Amino acid sequence: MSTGSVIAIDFLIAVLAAAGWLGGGAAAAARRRPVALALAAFAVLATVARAVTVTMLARAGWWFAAEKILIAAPLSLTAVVVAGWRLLKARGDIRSAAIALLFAGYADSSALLVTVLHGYPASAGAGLLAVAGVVAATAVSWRLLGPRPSRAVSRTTLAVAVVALVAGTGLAAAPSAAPGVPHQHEQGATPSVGEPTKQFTLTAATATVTVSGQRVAAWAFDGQVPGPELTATVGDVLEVTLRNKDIARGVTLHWHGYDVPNSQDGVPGITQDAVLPGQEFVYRFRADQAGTYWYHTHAVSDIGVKMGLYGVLVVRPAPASGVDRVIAAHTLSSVSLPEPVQEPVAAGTPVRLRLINTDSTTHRYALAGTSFQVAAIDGMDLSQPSTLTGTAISIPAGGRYDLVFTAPATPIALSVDNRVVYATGATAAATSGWPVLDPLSYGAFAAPPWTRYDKEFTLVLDRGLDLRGLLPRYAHTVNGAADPDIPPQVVHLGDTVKFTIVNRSLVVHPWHLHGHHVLVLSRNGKAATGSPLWLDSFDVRPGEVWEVTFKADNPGMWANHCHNLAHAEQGMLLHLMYA
Ligand SMILES: [Cu+2]
Repeated sequence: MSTGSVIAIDFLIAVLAAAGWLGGGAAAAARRRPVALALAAFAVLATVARAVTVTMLARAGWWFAAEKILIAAPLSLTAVVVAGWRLLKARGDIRSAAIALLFAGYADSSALLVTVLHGYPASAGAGLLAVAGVVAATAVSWRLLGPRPSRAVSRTTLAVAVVALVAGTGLAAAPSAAPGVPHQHEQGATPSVGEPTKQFTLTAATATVTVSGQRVAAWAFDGQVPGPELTATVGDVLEVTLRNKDIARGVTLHWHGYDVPNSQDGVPGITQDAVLPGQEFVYRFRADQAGTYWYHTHAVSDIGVKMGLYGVLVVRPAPASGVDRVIAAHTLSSVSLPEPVQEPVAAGTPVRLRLINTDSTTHRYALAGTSFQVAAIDGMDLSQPSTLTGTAISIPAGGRYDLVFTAPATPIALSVDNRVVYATGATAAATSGWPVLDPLSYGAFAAPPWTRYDKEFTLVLDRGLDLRGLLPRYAHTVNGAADPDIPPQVVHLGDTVKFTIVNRSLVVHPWHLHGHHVLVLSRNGKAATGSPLWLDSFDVRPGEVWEVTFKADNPGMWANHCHNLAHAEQGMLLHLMYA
């Protein structure tokens, strides 16, 4: 069973245990003895089952189990002991056990809240707040249901609750060890890369576009979604002038996966100010790396990209030969792009299909009617890719796969999530049952270029209540904090850096470091065995642990974030900075 499934099952069991105790308490209060006993027995069974799931999580990694072992386990054990003891003493009068059963329910519920609202890392503050909650809720129940507690018991209860609350709040609100990032602005310094050989102008504006016969309100570059396809040949110097006509919240251009100099990276608040209506910004960089890339706004990016402010950047080693097509999947106002294209291709023609996922969630691609190779992922050529048939491809948010094949005499069809988007004729092939390619074991292996790391960072991805902003929010967190309060990762030029990325949440997080490709070392403790995989976007699924490495060779301050852009806007963004 995958760790992601265990996380979900453990959560479900924890809910059932808490519900069993609370239900048992209510039944006992109503003098429904058989119901109360049955629910209490159920809660005990659920608690035993949790011992198994929590042990499994701890074996998968301490990150998955920390607060469950340090906070939930003591609370659950206390719950079983207290409720069990009162039930044994209750005999004829089940109502006398009601408060103990409710106490057990509060203990399990507050432990659950620690997981849901606080997560990783476990902290003394969270533990004390949980205890305060249990004591307070029990005291209220006691007043409402019980025989009036003695004055000494009342006072002790009040004192414990207040001390736990004050201490817990103080610890929880204490500033983190490292301060947030000072957002510097390094704009204006266009690097000296020579005279431009390719010039483009992109004008961002609100527009109404027609997609699949529907009129849709969009934000568009040059009135089209996707924006114009920018193509170049290796060695070109690109100069792209971005103008904003009327996008009130501002626009920038980020060259996704293209490792440009920091000042050209297009992240508002870090490398430049957002370009406001009436303003313009000129990007200039040398196209050194061939491959399939894309560009998109990084200003209010979750809305901007979704609304249509994106396009394709393709850098070819030489002018295209054969058939060379870009297929960028996107969802615009619930309409799936691209619109299907059918073109005849003569048998024997070399074909390259450049697949891009510009959405915030994973898409599944399948090429039917031919065998093929995955020539490149995220713009980087793979080493000795083998020939595939009947194999689907899963592309994370922001990722790109280049598929190559020689056109057969019979039609081929490429589908995205079972919708045909490109075909050379009419075909019918069932592809939904195909297995999905695992890129970690595809192509020819080569040992990583270094095995010693100057800097190592662990990023634990989770959710949690963020109280540091103006309004409380349920943030997507990294190591228990949300942007802008996540301490930056500081490296020196030339460092070899290793990231361990752990997803203990219930949703996929497509990870994206700006300015660098990272080499995949392992996933879930299993080393990569295929072609060296230099990625800029990779899905870290629930329960997964990825180890990746890169060389710190591109100075500046870089965004390092989840490319589910809504998650990034809700806190899952930090910075890599060079000392
Ligand atoms: Cu995410």
